Amino acid sequence: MDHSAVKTTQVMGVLNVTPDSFSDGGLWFDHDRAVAHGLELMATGADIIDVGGESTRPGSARVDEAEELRRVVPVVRELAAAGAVISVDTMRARVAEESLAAGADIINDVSAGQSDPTMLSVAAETSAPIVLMHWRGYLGQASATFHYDDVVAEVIAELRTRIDEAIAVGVKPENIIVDPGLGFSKNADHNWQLLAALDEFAALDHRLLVAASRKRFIASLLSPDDPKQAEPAAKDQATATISAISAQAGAWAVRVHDPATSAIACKVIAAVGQHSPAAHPAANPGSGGVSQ
Ligand code: PMM
Repeated sequence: MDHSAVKTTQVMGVLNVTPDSFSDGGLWFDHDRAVAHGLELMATGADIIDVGGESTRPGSARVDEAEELRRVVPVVRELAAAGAVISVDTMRARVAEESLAAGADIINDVSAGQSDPTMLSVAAETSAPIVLMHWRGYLGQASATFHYDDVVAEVIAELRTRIDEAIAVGVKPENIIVDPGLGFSKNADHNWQLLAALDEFAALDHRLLVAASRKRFIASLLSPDDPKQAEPAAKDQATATISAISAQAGAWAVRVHDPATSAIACKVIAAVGQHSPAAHPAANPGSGGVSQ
């Protein structure tokens, strides 16, 4: 990471307009409540709102395209009009295209272009940044955990393939955002190993997104006997700690349900980065006064 250009890691707030998402399914399913929650996410520290209309929760059935459009596009339009920067969490090119036309800025495809053969060309033609997330089970095996001999090396190799495919259809390297896909076809040990190796993902030389928020492996750490009993505030505190680790590794953004706690974590890491000797090579340590 180049410490002379320390940037604050962006906070992406999750807005699931679904009846069945993993941690907040049903809460924001109604249009007005979804928009109100999007505004609340912005007010509490989100730089980007990630609007999704299809749950990827293990075992959930796919929604049809018309229903996904109905859920997502009006919410995107209203939040964009209110000044939000929006990513659209979808595996469908048409939902991405219509959301971009309604004011979205970024495509977030958890299948990294594998689910819809035209997704990567939409990203190329619109020049919209696109999140390419690692996931092996995007076609009907959402809950499957796969075998890895070396999860870090294999996830990086598979992401490199997705990156090459995107570049081959004309997506500019600077518009590619990579995401290790925590919890997607991975068990808790895999997720922790990936988090321990975030530097390697940052070294791929694309923007890095990390999305750990409230996932099962966090709940299992906090409440091993019964993950469902993990306290929501404790899960958000653990998520914010992961946001700090991600920011320290140079992540461009963290995707979270509670922006307030993660925004503080990212701010702290940015302040430390801005005051590091590498950011101020000419500074004379010890010349400053003492402050609180
Ligand atoms: N996780 C979920 C949904 N969308 N998008 C990206 N890029 N990365 C993720 O890890 C990711 C995602 C599932 O979590 P949720 O049900 O809490 O939204």
